Amino acid sequence: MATERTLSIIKPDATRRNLTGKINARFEDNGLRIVAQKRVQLTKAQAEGFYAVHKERPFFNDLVSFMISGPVVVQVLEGENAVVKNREIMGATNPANAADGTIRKDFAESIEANSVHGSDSAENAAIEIAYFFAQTEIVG
Ligand code: RTP
Ligand code: MG
Repeated sequence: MATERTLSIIKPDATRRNLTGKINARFEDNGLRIVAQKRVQLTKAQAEGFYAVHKERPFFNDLVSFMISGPVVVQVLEGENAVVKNREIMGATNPANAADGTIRKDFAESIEANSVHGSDSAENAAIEIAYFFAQTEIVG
């Protein structure tokens, strides 16, 4: 398996509780390298665009409101099998179903305020990385 990149977001529930460093340690301790990172306040339009795939879902409006309720940290993670590895480190969407030792099990507040986002495929990772970062901002 070749080196891969994935898009990660530390969500507002986690930045609010000052958990950025603890979450980044989970990535680094599991062999993922943070090759780009910035703390931003998303606009409503940016959050709606990012989650456009979910726009028909009943939770869409609440999700967008949550994602703009405070700063997020957007980041590119790099490593072997990074997309799948990051989703293992994150745990299940609903923290009630997340495995022990995962970020969502240890830190998430609810199915919505679940502390992190991670791309779900290599194809989507490329799209999501380009949504937030210029190539020159990613330093491997
Ligand atoms: P993500 O995209 O954030 O990495 O999470 P995911 O793949 O595990 O979950 P997904 O199905 O893509 O949903 C995106 C985000 O929407 C919120 N959500 N709320 N209220 C609900 O039933 C509900 N379901 C999903 C979560 O913040 C989820 O991460
Ligand atoms: Mg998803």
